[in-house]
Amino acid sequence: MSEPPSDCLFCRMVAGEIAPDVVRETDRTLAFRDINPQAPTHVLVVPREHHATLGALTAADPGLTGELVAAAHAVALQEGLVADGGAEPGYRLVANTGPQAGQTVHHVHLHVLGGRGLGWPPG
Ligand code: D5M
Repeated sequence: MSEPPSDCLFCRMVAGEIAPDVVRETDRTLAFRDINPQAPTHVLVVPREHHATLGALTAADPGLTGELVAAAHAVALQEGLVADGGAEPGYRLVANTGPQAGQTVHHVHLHVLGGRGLGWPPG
């Protein structure tokens, strides 16, 4: 685990200093609604441990990267974005990484987006 900056927003949520709108949690991950939703479902999934980016997380603990993706899929199931058989509504996972991709919070997180048609390519 890299040393978290003292002002890391998502570390403060994990520590309970700020109360996010939690939708799911495990011993190593936390999922909560994005404050500025870009789709009817917009949930952020973070590891409780601080890692700045997906690359840093994967280098340090690839198993936790797997847990993060599994947690994101569980959120999609919980939010009704994955149907059993028939037409699946679908969802998108996004990991903005670095300034050109628009990463603004430097604690790795997966965006789970769904509930509407999602255009491609993204902006
Ligand atoms: O995404 C960072 C995301 O974090 C962005 O979509 C807004 C969200 N955010 C910022 N502050 C909060 C709080 N307080 N609660 C919930 N969500 C929040 P990035 O990929 O780094 O651009």
